[in-house]
Amino acid sequence: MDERVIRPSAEVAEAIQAGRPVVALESTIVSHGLPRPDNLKVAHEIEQTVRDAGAVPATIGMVGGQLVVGLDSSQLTRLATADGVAKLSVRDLAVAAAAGADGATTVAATAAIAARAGIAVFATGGLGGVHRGAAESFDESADLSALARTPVTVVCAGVKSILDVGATLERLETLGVPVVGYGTRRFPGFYLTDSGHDLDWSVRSPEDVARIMRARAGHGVSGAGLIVANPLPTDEQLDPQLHDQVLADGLAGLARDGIAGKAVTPYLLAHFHSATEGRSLAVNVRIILRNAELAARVAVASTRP
Ligand code: PSU
Ligand code: MN
Repeated sequence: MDERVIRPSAEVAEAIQAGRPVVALESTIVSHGLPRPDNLKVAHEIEQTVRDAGAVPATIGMVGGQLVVGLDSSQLTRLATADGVAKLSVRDLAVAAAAGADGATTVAATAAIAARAGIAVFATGGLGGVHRGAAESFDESADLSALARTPVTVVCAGVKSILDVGATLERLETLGVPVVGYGTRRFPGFYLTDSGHDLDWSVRSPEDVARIMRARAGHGVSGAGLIVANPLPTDEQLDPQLHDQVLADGLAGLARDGIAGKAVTPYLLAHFHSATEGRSLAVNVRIILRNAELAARVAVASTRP
């Protein structure tokens, strides 16, 4: 790893070196997934949650063309508030670096950089996946193919409910990415507790997840990640009826406003946040904080000798 272009903060570098628990965090959720000005406050809350659970947070992003693993407060502020912060998937990283750009990293890019830096656990809200209508648009998030080749454990609340969840689970099977439910055999639905899809496996504790990570490393037969799907309790989910109505309106808006490609996910999330008058935002924040806490506990369990 060339530290001139991919640089861990001093705190993160020391923690990795010493084998202490570290949790990678993405920046796209901050720059493109949450509305301003709440996004910066939430970014700090996510990091604090990781610390409170005994791990070091490493929020990843690109500042002036340099990839930073463990953004400091001023870098985080810059990515949360500046205009023109790019949304960077894996394929964009070198191009953006050469251009000296500022960019926020998606799940795909964050996972890849975390693995490269030696961080085994990562927390996000909801993964990207196969979009509705993908049979025509071919729109499938690079999060899926990145997790197929990146040995990182990702704690999430399933995939975003704006997606074709069944098709996404099929693709994850094909790509060889294991999915385990945390305390459930049902795949969570991001804003909703239950997506309506069954899972083959579930775990009950951070130690269970750590055992899977050790077995995978011991086998050495798969370079794929591990998805730990952590559902919201039912009393914290978005009202399912409101969810379905707002989603239908949002999907209709895509065609009306000519939205395609990487703009689709931010558009739909912003639509939810305005159409539910902030209720989906509160739910999204709860999702991220719960996942950050669980990821930190997994990092602690997996670094215990
Ligand atoms: N989870 C959230 N909010 C987000 C995202 C995840 O709660 O904004 C971001 C992640 O960075 C993920 C991206 O990688 O959405 C997916 O975008 P796309 O569908 O364009 O691949
Ligand atoms: Mn896409």
